[in-house]
Amino acid sequence: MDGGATAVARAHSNIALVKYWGKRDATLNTPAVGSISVTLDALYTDTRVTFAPDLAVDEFWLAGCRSDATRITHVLDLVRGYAASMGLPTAGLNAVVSSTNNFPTGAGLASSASGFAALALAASGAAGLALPARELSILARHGSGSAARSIFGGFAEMHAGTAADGSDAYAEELLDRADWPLAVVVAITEHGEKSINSTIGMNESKASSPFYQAWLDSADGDLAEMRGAIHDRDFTRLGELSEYNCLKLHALMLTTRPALIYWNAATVAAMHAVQGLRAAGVSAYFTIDAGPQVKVLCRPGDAAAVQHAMALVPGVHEARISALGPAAFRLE
Ligand code: 2P0
Repeated sequence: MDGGATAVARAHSNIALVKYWGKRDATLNTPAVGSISVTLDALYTDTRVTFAPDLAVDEFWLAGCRSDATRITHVLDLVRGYAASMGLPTAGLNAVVSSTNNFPTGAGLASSASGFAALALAASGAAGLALPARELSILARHGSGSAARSIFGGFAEMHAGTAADGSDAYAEELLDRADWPLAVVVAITEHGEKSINSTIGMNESKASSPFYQAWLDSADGDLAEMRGAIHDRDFTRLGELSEYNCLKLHALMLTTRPALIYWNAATVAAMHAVQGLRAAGVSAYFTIDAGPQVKVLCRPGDAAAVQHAMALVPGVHEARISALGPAAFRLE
């Protein structure tokens, strides 16, 4: 094949302020609730995809190690389907996918979000397709729900959608990062892989938590309030609602059978430290995903003070400041 069969893309991780947990349709990977996130400049995945005629299977290399390609192949099959409908020769080819993250993989830092967003852009580009952002978002969603948001920079909203084919379950940008610069301090409390995969965890929550219906019923209200806070640039409202929605998610996780306890001792200490910062007059709010890391939302001018406070928390290995990040883009 000529050079047209390779593409390289970078996508940044994101953290949800109003979170996704639960699936409407497991096959289409449509979410049961919408979500709103910020894309993070400091955490990203670079992915190279090459379609080639001499490959017996799709290959996935993560940080130089051959890894399970099942979920990658699922997304590549969709790309090959698009390519077939356009009569492109890549439709019949397998691919080599090589990814690197500049942060710990699988530890609640949304590596699947940046990873599948980078894959959607690189794979479609390598196949010879120029998909619009909405189609890229849907493609990324098939790999991982949170990845649909990482196609966009700044503030993004993922729509749960209602269509049976998943065609209205995509993300879109709510606000450009330049229009409201915020900072996120990422406190890393563990470098290892998390114990319970999100897909399994959310299916168990749906099946067993008595709080699951309340989670679904209250999602639209939280989304509307967060949209309002972003529209009004109301940081206090954004922060309070982010913490509330995060703790509501963790109440759902804790009441799942078997319980999903993603926190460690440092996670809890960091939450108290954030409350301590607020008591001292620093406007900072935490959010936590399916892992033990704590992300602290603050204004850029407070980021150094927040980083300092987080680094002092026993068990916090590292506290990294991130600005809001850009949309996914092609490197090659
Ligand atoms: C989120 N999380 O909105 C929520 C908050 C974690 C907690 O989306 O099954 O890896 O691959 O669609 O996107 C993590 O779940 O799940 C996630 P799948 P995903 O960011």
